[in-house]
Amino acid sequence: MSLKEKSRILGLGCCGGKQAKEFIVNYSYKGNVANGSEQDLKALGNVPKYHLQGFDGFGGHRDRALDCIAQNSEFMDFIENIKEEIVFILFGGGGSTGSGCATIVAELLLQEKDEDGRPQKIVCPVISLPSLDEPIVKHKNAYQTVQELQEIDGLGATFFINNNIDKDYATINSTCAKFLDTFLTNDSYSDLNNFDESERIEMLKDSGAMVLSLVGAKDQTLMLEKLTKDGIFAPIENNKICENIGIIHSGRDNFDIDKANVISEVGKPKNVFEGYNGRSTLIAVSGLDYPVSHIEKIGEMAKTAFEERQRNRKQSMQKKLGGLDFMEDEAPKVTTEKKTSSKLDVLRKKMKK
Ligand SMILES: Nc1nc2c(ncn2[C@@H]2O[C@H](COP(=O)(O)OP(=O)(O)OP(=O)(O)O)[C@@H](O)[C@H]2O)c(=O)[nH]1
Ligand SMILES: [Mg+2]
Repeated sequence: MSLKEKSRILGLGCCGGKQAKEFIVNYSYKGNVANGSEQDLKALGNVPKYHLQGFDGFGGHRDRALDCIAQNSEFMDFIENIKEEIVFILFGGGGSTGSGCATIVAELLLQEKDEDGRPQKIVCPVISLPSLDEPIVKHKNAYQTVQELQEIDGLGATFFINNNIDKDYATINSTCAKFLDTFLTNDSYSDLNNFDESERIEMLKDSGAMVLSLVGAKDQTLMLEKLTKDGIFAPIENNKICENIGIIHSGRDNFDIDKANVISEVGKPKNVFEGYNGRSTLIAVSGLDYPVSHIEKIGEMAKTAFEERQRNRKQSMQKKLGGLDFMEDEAPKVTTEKKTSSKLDVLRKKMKK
Protein backbone atom coordinates (compact mmCIF):
# COMPACT_ATOMS: atom_id res chain seq x y z
CA MET A 1 0.00 0.00 0.00
CA SER A 2 1.41 3.40 -0.94
CA LEU A 3 1.80 6.17 1.61
CA LYS A 4 -0.96 8.02 -0.16
CA GLU A 5 -3.36 5.15 0.46
CA LYS A 6 -2.28 5.00 4.10
CA SER A 7 -3.09 8.70 4.54
CA ARG A 8 -6.19 10.68 5.36
CA ILE A 9 -6.42 14.45 4.97
CA LEU A 10 -8.54 16.42 7.46
CA GLY A 11 -9.27 20.05 6.65
CA LEU A 12 -10.59 22.04 9.61
CA GLY A 13 -12.14 25.50 9.34
CA CYS A 14 -12.13 27.65 6.23
CA CYS A 15 -8.40 27.54 5.45
CA GLY A 16 -8.09 23.82 6.17
CA GLY A 17 -11.15 23.11 4.06
CA LYS A 18 -9.70 24.83 1.00
CA GLN A 19 -6.34 23.13 1.46
CA ALA A 20 -7.88 19.69 1.97
CA LYS A 21 -9.95 20.18 -1.18
CA GLU A 22 -6.70 20.47 -3.17
CA PHE A 23 -5.67 17.00 -2.03
CA ILE A 24 -9.10 15.41 -2.33
CA VAL A 25 -10.11 16.86 -5.70
CA ASN A 26 -6.79 17.37 -7.52
CA TYR A 27 -4.83 14.42 -6.15
CA SER A 28 -7.61 11.96 -5.18
CA TYR A 29 -6.68 11.60 -1.51
CA LYS A 30 -9.08 10.24 1.09
CA GLY A 31 -10.14 13.21 3.15
CA ASN A 32 -12.81 15.17 4.97
CA VAL A 33 -13.46 18.75 5.87
CA ALA A 34 -15.20 20.08 8.98
CA ASN A 35 -16.53 23.54 9.72
CA GLY A 36 -19.38 25.19 11.57
CA SER A 37 -19.97 27.61 8.74
CA GLU A 38 -22.43 26.27 6.21
CA GLN A 39 -21.36 28.97 3.73
CA ASP A 40 -17.71 27.89 3.91
CA LEU A 41 -18.73 24.27 3.44
CA LYS A 42 -20.97 25.07 0.47
CA ALA A 43 -18.12 26.98 -1.18
CA LEU A 44 -16.05 23.79 -1.20
CA GLY A 45 -18.41 21.92 -3.52
CA ASN A 46 -18.38 18.20 -3.52
CA VAL A 47 -15.99 17.01 -0.79
CA PRO A 48 -16.89 14.80 2.22
CA LYS A 49 -18.07 17.19 4.93
CA TYR A 50 -18.89 17.46 8.59
CA HIS A 51 -21.08 20.38 9.48
CA LEU A 52 -20.28 21.25 13.11
CA GLN A 53 -23.75 22.03 14.37
CA GLY A 54 -24.42 25.04 16.56
CA PHE A 55 -21.07 26.75 15.86
CA ASP A 56 -21.23 28.98 12.82
CA GLY A 57 -17.61 30.10 13.26
CA PHE A 58 -16.00 30.67 16.66
CA GLY A 59 -15.59 34.42 16.14
CA GLY A 60 -11.88 34.31 17.01
CA HIS A 61 -12.41 32.29 20.23
CA ARG A 62 -10.43 29.07 20.03
CA ASP A 63 -11.68 27.99 23.43
CA ARG A 64 -15.11 27.25 21.92
CA ALA A 65 -13.63 24.15 20.28
CA LEU A 66 -14.10 21.97 23.35
CA ASP A 67 -17.83 22.66 23.55
CA CYS A 68 -18.14 22.33 19.80
CA ILE A 69 -16.55 18.91 19.64
CA ALA A 70 -18.41 17.76 22.76
CA GLN A 71 -21.70 18.75 21.15
CA ASN A 72 -20.86 17.16 17.80
CA SER A 73 -20.46 13.57 18.88
CA GLU A 74 -20.86 12.23 15.35
CA PHE A 75 -17.72 14.12 14.32
CA MET A 76 -15.84 12.92 17.39
CA ASP A 77 -16.84 9.29 16.66
CA PHE A 78 -15.64 9.72 13.11
CA ILE A 79 -12.23 11.00 14.27
CA GLU A 80 -11.85 8.20 16.79
CA ASN A 81 -12.63 5.60 14.15
CA ILE A 82 -10.26 6.77 11.42
CA LYS A 83 -8.46 3.71 10.12
CA GLU A 84 -5.61 5.27 8.13
CA GLU A 85 -2.16 5.14 9.69
CA ILE A 86 -1.15 8.67 8.68
CA VAL A 87 -3.42 11.66 9.28
CA PHE A 88 -2.66 15.17 8.10
CA ILE A 89 -4.59 17.92 9.92
CA LEU A 90 -4.78 21.11 7.85
CA PHE A 91 -5.89 24.43 9.34
CA GLY A 92 -5.21 28.16 9.62
CA GLY A 93 -3.37 28.96 12.86
CA GLY A 94 -4.91 32.43 13.00
CA GLY A 95 -8.49 31.25 12.75
CA SER A 96 -10.48 29.82 15.60
CA THR A 97 -12.54 26.86 14.36
CA GLY A 98 -9.64 25.12 12.66
CA SER A 99 -6.92 26.05 15.13
CA GLY A 100 -9.18 25.36 18.12
CA CYS A 101 -10.29 21.94 16.92
CA ALA A 102 -6.92 20.86 15.47
CA THR A 103 -5.11 20.31 18.74
CA ILE A 104 -8.07 18.40 20.22
CA VAL A 105 -8.42 16.28 17.07
CA ALA A 106 -4.68 15.52 17.20
CA GLU A 107 -4.99 14.33 20.79
CA LEU A 108 -8.03 12.20 19.94
CA LEU A 109 -6.06 10.55 17.13
CA LEU A 110 -3.05 9.89 19.34
CA GLN A 111 -5.04 8.13 22.07
CA GLU A 112 -4.60 4.65 20.62
CA LYS A 113 -1.21 3.21 21.59
CA ASP A 114 0.71 0.07 20.59
CA GLU A 115 2.10 -2.43 23.10
CA ASP A 116 5.17 -0.23 23.64
CA GLY A 117 2.98 2.72 24.52
CA ARG A 118 3.69 4.54 21.26
CA PRO A 119 0.83 6.14 19.30
CA GLN A 120 -0.48 3.87 16.56
CA LYS A 121 -1.06 6.74 14.21
CA ILE A 122 1.27 9.26 12.67
CA VAL A 123 -0.43 12.61 13.13
CA CYS A 124 0.99 15.49 11.11
CA PRO A 125 -0.39 19.01 11.57
CA VAL A 126 -0.16 21.43 8.64
CA ILE A 127 -0.59 24.88 10.16
CA SER A 128 -0.78 28.03 8.07
CA LEU A 129 0.80 30.85 10.06
CA PRO A 130 -0.73 34.31 9.59
CA SER A 131 1.22 36.90 7.66
CA LEU A 132 2.74 39.72 9.70
CA ASP A 133 0.12 42.24 8.59
CA GLU A 134 -2.85 40.28 9.91
CA PRO A 135 -4.82 41.45 12.99
CA ILE A 136 -3.86 40.78 16.62
CA VAL A 137 -6.34 38.00 17.23
CA LYS A 138 -4.95 36.01 14.30
CA HIS A 139 -1.42 36.36 15.70
CA LYS A 140 -2.52 35.50 19.22
CA ASN A 141 -4.45 32.43 18.07
CA ALA A 142 -1.57 31.13 15.99
CA TYR A 143 0.87 31.65 18.85
CA GLN A 144 -1.37 29.80 21.33
CA THR A 145 -1.95 26.98 18.86
CA VAL A 146 1.78 26.41 18.43
CA GLN A 147 2.20 26.45 22.22
CA GLU A 148 -0.44 23.71 22.42
CA LEU A 149 1.16 21.70 19.60
CA GLN A 150 4.46 21.79 21.49
CA GLU A 151 2.75 20.14 24.46
CA ILE A 152 1.25 17.19 22.56
CA ASP A 153 3.20 13.99 23.13
CA GLY A 154 3.81 11.71 20.18
CA LEU A 155 2.88 14.21 17.48
CA GLY A 156 4.47 13.54 14.09
CA ALA A 157 6.08 16.05 11.74
CA THR A 158 4.50 19.51 11.73
CA PHE A 159 4.47 21.60 8.56
CA PHE A 160 4.46 25.37 9.18
CA ILE A 161 3.15 27.23 6.14
CA ASN A 162 4.30 30.85 6.03
CA ASN A 163 1.50 33.06 4.68
CA ASN A 164 3.92 35.96 4.65
CA ILE A 165 5.50 34.80 1.43
CA ASP A 166 2.50 35.28 -0.84
CA LYS A 167 -0.80 37.13 -0.72
CA ASP A 168 -2.26 34.53 -3.02
CA TYR A 169 -3.57 31.68 -0.88
CA ALA A 170 -4.46 29.59 -3.93
CA THR A 171 -0.78 29.44 -4.94
CA ILE A 172 0.35 28.56 -1.43
CA ASN A 173 -2.33 25.85 -1.16
CA SER A 174 -1.53 24.26 -4.49
CA THR A 175 2.22 24.36 -3.80
CA CYS A 176 1.72 22.73 -0.42
CA ALA A 177 -0.41 19.94 -1.93
CA LYS A 178 2.08 19.38 -4.74
CA PHE A 179 5.07 19.12 -2.35
CA LEU A 180 3.38 16.74 0.05
CA ASP A 181 1.94 14.62 -2.73
CA THR A 182 5.38 14.31 -4.34
CA PHE A 183 6.86 13.27 -1.01
CA LEU A 184 4.12 10.69 -0.41
CA THR A 185 3.83 9.24 -3.88
CA ASN A 186 7.27 9.41 -5.46
CA ASP A 187 7.99 5.94 -6.76
CA SER A 188 11.04 6.65 -8.90
CA TYR A 189 13.73 4.02 -8.62
CA SER A 190 17.27 3.35 -9.67
CA ASP A 191 19.96 0.74 -9.29
CA LEU A 192 21.95 3.19 -7.13
CA ASN A 193 19.63 3.64 -4.19
CA ASN A 194 15.98 4.36 -3.39
CA PHE A 195 14.21 6.65 -0.95
CA ASP A 196 11.71 4.05 0.14
CA GLU A 197 8.45 4.21 2.04
CA SER A 198 9.76 3.09 5.40
CA GLU A 199 12.32 5.90 5.26
CA ARG A 200 9.62 8.41 4.45
CA ILE A 201 7.50 7.08 7.33
CA GLU A 202 10.52 7.57 9.62
CA MET A 203 10.60 11.21 8.60
CA LEU A 204 6.87 11.73 9.15
CA LYS A 205 7.21 10.17 12.60
CA ASP A 206 9.96 12.61 13.61
CA SER A 207 8.38 15.14 15.92
CA GLY A 208 9.36 18.75 15.28
CA ALA A 209 9.11 20.74 12.09
CA MET A 210 9.47 19.38 8.58
CA VAL A 211 10.19 21.29 5.38
CA LEU A 212 10.13 20.32 1.72
CA SER A 213 11.42 21.87 -1.44
CA LEU A 214 10.74 20.78 -4.98
CA VAL A 215 12.82 22.50 -7.59
CA GLY A 216 13.21 21.77 -11.26
CA ALA A 217 16.00 24.27 -11.87
CA LYS A 218 19.49 23.15 -11.14
CA ASP A 219 20.34 26.05 -8.87
CA GLN A 220 21.49 24.75 -5.51
CA THR A 221 21.48 28.11 -3.74
CA LEU A 222 17.92 28.79 -4.82
CA MET A 223 16.85 25.31 -3.77
CA LEU A 224 18.35 25.68 -0.30
CA GLU A 225 16.88 29.14 0.18
CA LYS A 226 13.45 27.88 -0.78
CA LEU A 227 13.88 25.00 1.64
CA THR A 228 15.02 26.96 4.68
CA LYS A 229 14.18 30.65 4.31
CA ASP A 230 11.76 31.94 1.74
CA GLY A 231 9.77 29.02 0.38
CA ILE A 232 6.24 28.23 1.53
CA PHE A 233 7.47 27.07 4.94
CA ALA A 234 8.36 29.34 7.86
CA PRO A 235 12.11 30.03 8.07
CA ILE A 236 13.80 27.24 10.00
CA GLU A 237 15.65 27.88 13.26
CA ASN A 238 19.31 28.68 12.80
CA ASN A 239 20.54 26.05 15.26
CA LYS A 240 21.47 23.13 12.97
CA ILE A 241 19.15 20.69 14.69
CA CYS A 242 17.45 18.08 12.52
CA GLU A 243 16.79 14.34 12.47
CA ASN A 244 16.66 13.10 8.88
CA ILE A 245 17.27 14.39 5.39
CA GLY A 246 15.63 12.88 2.31
CA ILE A 247 16.66 13.74 -1.24
CA ILE A 248 15.19 12.54 -4.50
CA HIS A 249 17.59 13.49 -7.26
CA SER A 250 16.17 14.47 -10.61
CA GLY A 251 18.26 12.03 -12.54
CA ARG A 252 20.75 9.29 -12.05
CA ASP A 253 23.49 11.46 -10.56
CA ASN A 254 24.09 13.90 -7.71
CA PHE A 255 24.77 16.93 -9.88
CA ASP A 256 21.49 18.65 -9.01
CA ILE A 257 22.12 18.90 -5.29
CA ASP A 258 25.05 18.00 -3.12
CA LYS A 259 23.96 16.57 0.22
CA ALA A 260 26.93 18.26 1.92
CA ASN A 261 25.37 21.62 1.01
CA VAL A 262 22.03 20.59 2.51
CA ILE A 263 23.79 19.44 5.69
CA SER A 264 25.76 22.66 6.02
CA GLU A 265 22.43 24.53 5.88
CA VAL A 266 20.26 22.38 8.20
CA GLY A 267 22.78 20.56 10.39
CA LYS A 268 24.11 17.03 10.71
CA PRO A 269 21.24 14.56 10.56
CA LYS A 270 20.93 11.07 12.03
CA ASN A 271 20.50 9.73 8.51
CA VAL A 272 20.34 10.81 4.87
CA PHE A 273 17.99 8.96 2.53
CA GLU A 274 18.64 9.35 -1.18
CA GLY A 275 16.73 8.30 -4.26
CA TYR A 276 17.21 8.95 -7.97
CA ASN A 277 15.35 9.50 -11.23
CA GLY A 278 12.71 11.85 -9.82
CA ARG A 279 10.92 14.25 -12.17
CA SER A 280 12.31 17.17 -10.15
CA THR A 281 14.64 17.41 -7.19
CA LEU A 282 12.85 16.95 -3.88
CA ILE A 283 14.55 17.78 -0.60
CA ALA A 284 12.92 16.97 2.73
CA VAL A 285 14.22 17.68 6.22
CA SER A 286 12.48 16.40 9.36
CA GLY A 287 12.96 16.70 13.11
CA LEU A 288 13.84 20.39 12.94
CA ASP A 289 13.05 22.57 15.93
CA TYR A 290 9.74 24.40 15.61
CA PRO A 291 10.35 27.77 13.90
CA VAL A 292 10.06 29.59 17.22
CA SER A 293 11.95 32.73 16.13
CA HIS A 294 9.37 33.31 13.42
CA ILE A 295 6.48 32.50 15.77
CA GLU A 296 7.90 34.72 18.50
CA LYS A 297 7.90 37.55 15.97
CA ILE A 298 4.19 36.89 15.41
CA GLY A 299 3.59 36.83 19.19
CA GLU A 300 5.59 40.04 19.64
CA MET A 301 3.51 41.81 16.99
CA ALA A 302 0.30 40.75 18.76
CA LYS A 303 1.68 42.04 22.06
CA THR A 304 2.77 45.39 20.59
CA ALA A 305 -0.56 45.90 18.83
CA PHE A 306 -2.43 44.97 22.02
CA GLU A 307 -0.42 47.46 24.09
CA GLU A 308 -1.00 50.18 21.50
CA ARG A 309 -4.75 49.56 21.68
CA GLN A 310 -4.65 49.68 25.47
CA ARG A 311 -2.77 52.98 25.39
CA ASN A 312 -5.20 54.49 22.90
CA ARG A 313 -8.14 53.31 24.92
CA LYS A 314 -6.75 54.80 28.14
CA GLN A 315 -6.12 58.13 26.45
CA SER A 316 -9.62 58.27 25.00
CA MET A 317 -11.11 57.45 28.40
CA GLN A 318 -9.43 60.51 29.87
CA LYS A 319 -11.22 62.72 27.36
CA LYS A 320 -14.76 63.60 28.47
CA LEU A 321 -17.08 65.51 26.19
CA GLY A 322 -17.84 68.99 27.47
CA GLY A 323 -21.15 70.82 26.92
CA LEU A 324 -21.74 72.74 23.70
CA ASP A 325 -23.08 76.26 23.87
CA PHE A 326 -25.75 75.79 21.22
CA MET A 327 -27.26 72.87 23.14
CA GLU A 328 -29.18 75.31 25.25
CA ASP A 329 -30.66 77.17 22.28
CA GLU A 330 -31.40 74.45 19.76
CA ALA A 331 -33.57 71.45 20.28
CA PRO A 332 -31.94 68.31 18.97
CA LYS A 333 -33.27 67.02 15.65
CA VAL A 334 -35.67 64.13 15.81
CA THR A 335 -34.13 61.12 14.11
CA THR A 336 -36.03 58.28 12.53
CA GLU A 337 -33.02 55.97 12.65
CA LYS A 338 -33.49 52.95 14.84
CA LYS A 339 -31.38 53.31 17.92
CA THR A 340 -30.19 50.18 19.59
CA SER A 341 -29.58 50.35 23.23
CA SER A 342 -27.47 47.63 24.69
CA LYS A 343 -29.56 47.79 27.85
CA LEU A 344 -32.70 47.28 25.82
CA ASP A 345 -31.09 44.28 24.15
CA VAL A 346 -30.34 42.80 27.51
CA LEU A 347 -33.90 43.47 28.63
CA ARG A 348 -35.35 41.83 25.52
CA LYS A 349 -33.18 38.79 26.10
CA LYS A 350 -34.36 38.59 29.67
CA MET A 351 -38.01 38.87 28.58
CA LYS A 352 -37.57 36.00 26.15
CA LYS A 353 -36.38 33.68 28.91
N1 LIG B 1 -2.34 29.27 3.46
C1 LIG B 1 -3.61 29.65 3.60
N2 LIG B 1 -3.97 30.34 4.69
C2 LIG B 1 -5.25 30.72 4.80
C3 LIG B 1 -6.22 30.43 3.81
N3 LIG B 1 -7.41 30.94 4.23
C4 LIG B 1 -7.19 31.52 5.42
N4 LIG B 1 -5.88 31.39 5.78
C5 LIG B 1 -5.25 31.79 7.05
O1 LIG B 1 -6.08 31.29 8.08
C6 LIG B 1 -6.42 32.27 9.03
C7 LIG B 1 -7.92 32.31 9.20
O2 LIG B 1 -8.37 31.03 9.48
P1 LIG B 1 -9.75 30.46 8.96
O3 LIG B 1 -9.50 29.09 8.45
O4 LIG B 1 -10.44 31.45 8.06
O5 LIG B 1 -10.56 30.40 10.33
P2 LIG B 1 -11.52 29.27 10.82
O6 LIG B 1 -10.73 28.09 11.22
O7 LIG B 1 -12.60 29.03 9.80
O8 LIG B 1 -12.09 29.90 12.17
P3 LIG B 1 -13.20 31.03 12.43
O9 LIG B 1 -12.43 32.09 13.16
O10 LIG B 1 -14.19 30.37 13.31
O11 LIG B 1 -13.77 31.46 11.12
C8 LIG B 1 -5.89 33.57 8.54
O12 LIG B 1 -5.07 34.07 9.55
C9 LIG B 1 -5.11 33.29 7.28
O13 LIG B 1 -3.74 33.56 7.54
C10 LIG B 1 -5.81 29.66 2.68
O14 LIG B 1 -6.58 29.32 1.77
N5 LIG B 1 -4.49 29.30 2.64
MG1 LIG C 1 -14.34 30.25 9.54
